[in-house]
Amino acid sequence: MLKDWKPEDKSIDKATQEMIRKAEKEGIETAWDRLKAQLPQCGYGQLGVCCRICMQGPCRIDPFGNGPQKGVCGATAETIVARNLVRAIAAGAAGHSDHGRHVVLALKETLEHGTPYPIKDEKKLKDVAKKLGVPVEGRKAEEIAKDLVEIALGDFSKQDEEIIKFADAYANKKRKEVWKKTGVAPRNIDREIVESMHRTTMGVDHDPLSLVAHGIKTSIADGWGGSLIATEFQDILFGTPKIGKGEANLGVLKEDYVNIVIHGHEPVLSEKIIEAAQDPELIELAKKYGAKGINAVGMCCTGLELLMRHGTPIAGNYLQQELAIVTGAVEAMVVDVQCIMPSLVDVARCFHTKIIDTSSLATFPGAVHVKFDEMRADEIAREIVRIAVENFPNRNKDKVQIPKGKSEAIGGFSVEAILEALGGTLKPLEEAIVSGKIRGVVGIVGCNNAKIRHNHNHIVLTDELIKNDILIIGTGCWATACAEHGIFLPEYAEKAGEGLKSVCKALGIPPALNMGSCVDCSRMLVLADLMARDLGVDISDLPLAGSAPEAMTEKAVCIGTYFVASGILTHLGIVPPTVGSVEVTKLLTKDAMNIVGGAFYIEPDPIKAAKTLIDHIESKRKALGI
Ligand code: XCC
Ligand code: SF4
Repeated sequence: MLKDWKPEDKSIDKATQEMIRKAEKEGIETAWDRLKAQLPQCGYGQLGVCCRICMQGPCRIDPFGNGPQKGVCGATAETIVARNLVRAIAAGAAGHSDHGRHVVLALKETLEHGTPYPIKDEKKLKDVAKKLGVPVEGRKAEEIAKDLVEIALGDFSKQDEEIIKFADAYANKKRKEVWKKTGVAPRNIDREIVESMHRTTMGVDHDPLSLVAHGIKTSIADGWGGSLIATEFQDILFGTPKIGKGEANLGVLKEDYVNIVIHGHEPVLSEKIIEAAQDPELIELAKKYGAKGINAVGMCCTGLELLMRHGTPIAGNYLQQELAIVTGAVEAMVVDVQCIMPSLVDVARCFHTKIIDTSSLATFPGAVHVKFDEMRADEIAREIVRIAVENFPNRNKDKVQIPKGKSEAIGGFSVEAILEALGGTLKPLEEAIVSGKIRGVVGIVGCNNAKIRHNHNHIVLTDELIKNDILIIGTGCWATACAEHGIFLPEYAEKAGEGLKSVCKALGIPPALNMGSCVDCSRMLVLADLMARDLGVDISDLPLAGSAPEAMTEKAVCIGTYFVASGILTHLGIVPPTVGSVEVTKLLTKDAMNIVGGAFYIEPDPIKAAKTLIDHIESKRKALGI
């Protein structure tokens, strides 16, 4: 089937196609080549019925019923699939939540030893404090921050059975009651992740129901815990995003400039690099080497953090990371954690590009290691930018080809920015929903996946939904896809249905709103929760749905699960490795709806998916009597 896998079939984006062509011509291997080499992929793995948890394995269950139906220990397909799923959720929760911890620790360092990260947003600090019941009147920002740090770290370490403080403070009463009744209220972020590992180790929990329930609990610890903490503390330290302009796609790279691509997830690093890139001394140095200046751009979620807060251009999403280097114009790609292909080092070898790894927990063989340390953040950031600048003379001009493709994009839709745009309350949005001008809201999240034509599902699903008067909010690689395809422009409202179009025009906003990086999915939860409180209902009663049309990472599995746990029907555009168990599949796609008010819905075709999501939203409207 992939014999004639053309660049146009790999991505819908012209700039991406152009770079795929260049890579092919120059014999540079990319993700699509490696996927092709993997085919056919293992059927057992695709179904999730392979177990490697103990050394009696690997064991696999014959899905057709002819071969073995149990592993050596006696585990069935149901147990194996459920265990694999819970481990994926735990890994995803760990990624987001450890990131959240790092931000809290950065603030702690600031308070105790004075890092170069002062508190930038005192208003946000006070807002978060008030939510958590921390007194603010007459207190210094540092005192308030100290209490917040303690509460956040407590959510990672407390040993009682009570729900974590952040989830308790942010989720509405009705939702919390559902969690308490079902026994899925998380007690401690780290503990739920550890318990996921404990339950799924050899010979412990074998009941798909209790396993999945614990997976749900772990996901809530992420969405309403670790990710939420990451977002809130980042806003405190780096500022809450405001509506503003930016640019997206490979075309943001500049031929005459030193190009630095900042790739990964944690803004603790990227915030400092873009500062250093504006250092007059380093710009002078760049000019000495014949460049016009320094062009620092983002990639993946850390790029979205920068786009949201500073309007920094973003060079691409997950499947474009190798292609940025293929332009031949990148002096350095600076990486920290998550979604970074180890192949970058190999692609970089074909050019002068230096891959610089910076996180103490992520080392890339063949990269330059400049490990980050908050206390010396400014100095290290300058060192990194200097490495890039000094690499400029090594660029081979004959190998440079930067595609023209880029688009302008409005972003920065934090909950605070949305409220401000609406005049301080969600009322105008809620009224538009009640009146039916806007039928409902869909939150779209997540990745690219080499198995899915790059950006295709994101764009087709978004287009189809806005045509039907559904407002879209979203994060992650979806957001970059929309930014690249011009969807984040107010004029794109022309493509929306009449109702949504009129609301967008009145407010001057696009029909799809960029809410940030993947940890910022927590912003969507907060927004949904606010709406539920205003209307006196639970999130599960609202005309909402979620989707991860090109899901890839374990983090996306975790996000999808906490959407479901928050009472939201959540579409997946790729068949997850759980279908090898009838029971687990039924639990996730049907029973969950009766238990937590949300469920998964699997559909690779985005047009069909849109129809189901629209029907779901209409049924919710009917139940609400609107
Ligand atoms: Fe990674 Fe966050 Fe997925 Fe994109 S959307 S592939 S997780 S960069 Ni977060
Ligand atoms: Fe096989 Fe059971 Fe060991 Fe898994 S835990 S590898 S099913 S024996």
